[in-house]
Amino acid sequence: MRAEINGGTLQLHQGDVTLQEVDAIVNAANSRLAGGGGVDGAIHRRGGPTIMAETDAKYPEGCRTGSAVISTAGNLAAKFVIHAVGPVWRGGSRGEADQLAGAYRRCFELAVENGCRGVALPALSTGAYGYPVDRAARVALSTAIEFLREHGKPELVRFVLFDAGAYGAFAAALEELTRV
Ligand code: AR6
Repeated sequence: MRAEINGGTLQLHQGDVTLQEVDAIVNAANSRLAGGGGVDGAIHRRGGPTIMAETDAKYPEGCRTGSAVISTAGNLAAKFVIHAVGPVWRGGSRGEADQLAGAYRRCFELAVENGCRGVALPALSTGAYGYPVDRAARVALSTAIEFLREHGKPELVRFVLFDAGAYGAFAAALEELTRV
């Protein structure tokens, strides 16, 4: 599924974010940039040790929740990995939506600042961090749409959803948000 927004393409794809051949892929990181399971584990496994060596050297303080930092991508097909830190879900009244939107917004800013034409992103916070996927989909897509409306880039924003449930949630949200 796709939508054209102000010259940019917003695309939904079911698959593995680590395999995407785009300029930048986004990692679902933690604020210590310490590695872990899920997307983070897969990125460091496939990308090799240079990614962690670089983030340790450049970002010794880690990255705050609701933001992101960028590194090169080791053995991955992408040029860059953007390490984004989404919030842990605590019921929805602790600023989680703003933090999730902030993490995505920073990913788009870093992609544009580094000349990336295409960026592939997972559904941040919806695994170990427990964010309900329907709500996360609305936040993710409305942030992407707002950024594209304002900046007209990156040229390609591809959300890569791991399973059919997450894909369905993103597809429903995209239809709702782009309905005229
Ligand atoms: N490609 C695309 N999506 C994936 C992949 C993949 N290869 N693997 C998992 N998902 P998670 P979080 C989906 O747990 O919730 C780590 O330990 C998964 O089904 O990766 O932000 C970090 O170190 C889910 O929908 O990230 C942090 O400590 C979504 O990606 C913590 O987990 C996000 O799941 C971050 O938790």
